[in-house]
Amino acid sequence: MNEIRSSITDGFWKQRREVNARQAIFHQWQQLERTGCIDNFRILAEGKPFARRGWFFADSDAYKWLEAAARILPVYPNQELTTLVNAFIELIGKAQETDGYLYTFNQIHFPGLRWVNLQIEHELYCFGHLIEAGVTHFETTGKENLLDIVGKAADRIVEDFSGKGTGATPGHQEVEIALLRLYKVTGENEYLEMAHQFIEMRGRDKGFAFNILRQSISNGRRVAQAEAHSKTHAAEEDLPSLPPMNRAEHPPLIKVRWVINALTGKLLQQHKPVRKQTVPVGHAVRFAYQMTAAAMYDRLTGDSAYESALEESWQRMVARRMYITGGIGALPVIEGFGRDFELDPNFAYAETCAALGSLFWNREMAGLTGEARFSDLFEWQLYNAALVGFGLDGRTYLYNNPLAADGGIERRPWYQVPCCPSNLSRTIAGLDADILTASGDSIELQQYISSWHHLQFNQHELLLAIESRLPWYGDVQIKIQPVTTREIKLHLRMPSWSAKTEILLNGEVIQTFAADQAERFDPTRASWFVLERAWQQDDQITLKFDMSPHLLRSDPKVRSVRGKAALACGPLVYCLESCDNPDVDIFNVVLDPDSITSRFDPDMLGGIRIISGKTIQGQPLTFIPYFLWGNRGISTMTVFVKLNENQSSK
Ligand code: FUB
Ligand code: ZN
Repeated sequence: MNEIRSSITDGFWKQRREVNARQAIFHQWQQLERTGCIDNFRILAEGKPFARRGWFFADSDAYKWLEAAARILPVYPNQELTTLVNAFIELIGKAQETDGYLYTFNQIHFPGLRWVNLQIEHELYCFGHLIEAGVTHFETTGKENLLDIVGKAADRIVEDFSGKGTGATPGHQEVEIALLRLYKVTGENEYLEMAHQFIEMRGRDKGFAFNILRQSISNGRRVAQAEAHSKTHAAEEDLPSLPPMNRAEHPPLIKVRWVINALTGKLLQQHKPVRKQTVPVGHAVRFAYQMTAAAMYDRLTGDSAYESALEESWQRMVARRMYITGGIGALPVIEGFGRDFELDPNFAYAETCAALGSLFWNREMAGLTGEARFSDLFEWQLYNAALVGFGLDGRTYLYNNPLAADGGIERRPWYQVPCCPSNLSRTIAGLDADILTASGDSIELQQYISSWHHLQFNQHELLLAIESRLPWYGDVQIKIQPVTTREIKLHLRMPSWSAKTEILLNGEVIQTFAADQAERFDPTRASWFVLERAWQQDDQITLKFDMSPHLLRSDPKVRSVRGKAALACGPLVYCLESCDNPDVDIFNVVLDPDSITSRFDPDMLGGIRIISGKTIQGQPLTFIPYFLWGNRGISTMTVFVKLNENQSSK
């Protein structure tokens, strides 16, 4: 029996998981209720005389909420949340049609119509998040009530789509991940084959440009009909005006580029077969979900169908199409990738969900390849590109994450398209499963998060505790209590952001890693340090990572930030926020790089490590972690600062 039981016991991530469990999950339910998302299910289940509200794919936000709640409850039991979850599952069951179909937009506005405008209307995307909620609920509770509902939904898909061709693929990848997860818990081969068909049929529709045009026009008409239908049903109260999506600056001709992206198929990754997609293009969340599914498929089947696409697109993204924060999807409107090195800090879209999608992808790549670089990127994106979307209070969120904001961006309680909040919550709630992996005679420590683990695998059994003071201090203790005494290889990830790492075993230095590069974070440089021994009771490993503040100089190919640098310390990227630097114009300071120091400030933002510096004129500067910006009211912010000409070339 292979089983790893993990729990996050202390520190940085315990704090955030508590905010997630005690604030965010309830706040999100209130918002789903306030905006009518849950009522849409009541209209179907209880015949509630109400107009459907929200986007045609609004069901998905409620399903991600349900998945997050299912992950939270075993760790943070709560009667109120349990009641909400059980009532919502019952509601879903009643709203679902007897043949398994469930998509409130069609059921309310166009009863009997199904699978219309697949590239636009997100039916399969919604089915995917429903299925994932059911799989997670089963995995965390052992209950099968929601699993039965999602099994019927999956069977509906299999019956309606098996054997269909290139036109029958989802416009937004997600259902492929869900079907592969459902296959893993049920062993039902038809789900594996269905997922594979959706992946394989993508990018082969010769008439795609015509089809996407036709579907866009049809969707426009249907949405207008739906809105008219809603108004005729005289909603009891006007829908409160939802905050507009944050809009960063837009690059020139972005709308023209969006049309071209859509017609060529790149926007939806329909431009060529997945196995040939070696360059990240189009909508970033869709891309990340697609590559997650492709990696899952190869991992589950031992196939290498997508190996070159996975490897080459990962390398291209990291080297040329990813922000220094790990954010991906530079362009607004397209909500996706631009050209190589088109990484302007001002219009950076870098949607929170895109970072989350990249976490899911890197999690699968780590499992598929066993290489440290994927967990290195996972860690960097988790702290900087994903967590930035989650406000300290768990009740405000960022949707797009620019690296420079001049006052137009603020954290908001909800959005017209609220895809990020519940996506964040389900990911934060599931972090305990991302810390270590085990197979054969090896254990891989993927993430240095304070936690406790009971591992039983391949005749090995042992307890392992991690005490990590990251991200504020660089020391990690790993304590081992073996139950069986057979030799185990313990793989310790050497993070690329640490220029010098010391490893001690029971107090003795056994290895020192000194990186040979001035710059730090580059996941391709991450490595494993393997310790193989028959572990003894109370064996203790100490890791000491380098926490010196340092520059991350921009790539000279990124014109918009040429000659500038960001600052980093440990796994965190830092920024200047106006509220900490009232006496300077943060967009025009020139940093004296020899002036930077860091210290822990217990009174700031709940206790953080800040970086202090000076301008070349001697004015003081305070840098805070980028993920924490925007938590203190309207402000301006910049990740990049200018360097002296003669210093920027160093
Ligand atoms: O289309 C569904 C989700 O809404 C996408 O993943 C996000 O980018 C947002 O547009
Ligand atoms: Zn989102």
